[in-house]
Amino acid sequence: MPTDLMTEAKHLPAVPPEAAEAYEKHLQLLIDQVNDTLEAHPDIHRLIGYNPLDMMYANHQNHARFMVNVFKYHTYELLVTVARWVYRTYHAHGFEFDYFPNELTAWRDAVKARLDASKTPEMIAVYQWMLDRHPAMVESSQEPRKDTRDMDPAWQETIDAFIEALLEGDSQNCLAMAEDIAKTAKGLETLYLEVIQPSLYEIGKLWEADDISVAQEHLATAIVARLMATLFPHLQTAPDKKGRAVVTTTTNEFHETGARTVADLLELDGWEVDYLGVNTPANELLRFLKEVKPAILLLSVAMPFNIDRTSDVIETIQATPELAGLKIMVGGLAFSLDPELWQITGADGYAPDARGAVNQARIWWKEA
Ligand code: B12
Repeated sequence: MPTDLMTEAKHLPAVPPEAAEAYEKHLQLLIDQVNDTLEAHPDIHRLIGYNPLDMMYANHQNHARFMVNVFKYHTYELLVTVARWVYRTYHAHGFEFDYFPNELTAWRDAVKARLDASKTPEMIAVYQWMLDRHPAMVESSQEPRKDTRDMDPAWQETIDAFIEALLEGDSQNCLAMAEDIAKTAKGLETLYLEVIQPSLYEIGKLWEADDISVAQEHLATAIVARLMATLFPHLQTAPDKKGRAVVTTTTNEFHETGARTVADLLELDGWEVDYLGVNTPANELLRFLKEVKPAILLLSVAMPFNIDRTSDVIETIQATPELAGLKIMVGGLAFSLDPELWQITGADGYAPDARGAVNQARIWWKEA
């Protein structure tokens, strides 16, 4: 990526907190205006590659939620990374690059039209910068991408075979391969981290490049969920009992396998785990935590647009006297691009993968 985008992004003006709040408060109004503007564009169907309009609406919804995070936390480097991903992925799915300046103009104009003028200069400057840098963004989005996780070459062949079986929907073969690796707790950890995780990352890249359909990606994830449920209960947990841990995600976060991997490996290490699955409403999570009083809470975040929801939950928990002493760990793909990013959530700790999560939990257990 040309470094000037990142360097320039660092110098974008910080949006004052009350302006970021106004953007969030009027989010639906802004989204509606942007949807209306683009829908009325005479060439909109060509611009979005003759995809259903719903795909464009989903992009606007995600854009708005993401920009709330950018404006709140001034994460402009993350803005460049995600914008680059949006350009690359939507273009691979048929969107013309010309759609983006139209979209960004609509956002800039909606901010101008719908929000109090005293609150808008910094936000307009950010949108204007994105518009001005459109040609550089197109160029940057076409460069080879950096992998989020290196594959261990020793596992390459197994991963290739596993992905092939996943995409063919051959769950029996996937299960047979998985059973071979996961005969012990360490084997299960190896299966999860050296085979399943890189395989799903690769599936994500194939979806991103439009080489596989959403249905194939769902099929792969569903097979993984089934085999995790089959293998895990047969393994012995560590003898020392370590306390109670709650694992989940906040609302609107639907990526489950990472959280489930963390939950399974903690349980094997002797934690009594309450795995709540995904998309847990903040008030319900709070109620549950007050009831079960765990030693640690682990929150998984894959989508950068869910970081603010996670930090809001953490803030509420930390302001609840009955939950004093509860240690909170965050992790997930949203934090993998920048090792410092997790700190804006206010959590007590972070780990880049499930192995790291177990190690950090052990440290807290020993300290307690
Ligand atoms: C499967 C999948 C889905 C499924 C999830 C179904 C399910 N039941 O889980 C569905 C279809 C719902 C989905 C939806 C979307 N997805 Co999706 N999805 C994926 C995919 C292919 C696999 C995710 C996965 O399971 N990974 C494997 C796990 C094991 O890895 P992990 O989550 O990173 O977890 C590890 C670590 O991060 C860490 N960790 C995780 N949680 C925690 C928590 C703690 C406390 C700690 C310490 C550590 C930790 O430990 C884990 C194990 O080592 C990824 C590709 C990818 N790179 O992951 C895309 C991906 C994450 N999705 C993506 C996108 C864009 C979306 C959508 C916006 C698509 C859309 N247009 O609607 C929506 C958003 C939905 C939402 N609001 O949450 C993008 C995100 C890109 C970006 N810029 O951030 C990705 C990267 C695909 C891609 N290559 O472009 N998705």
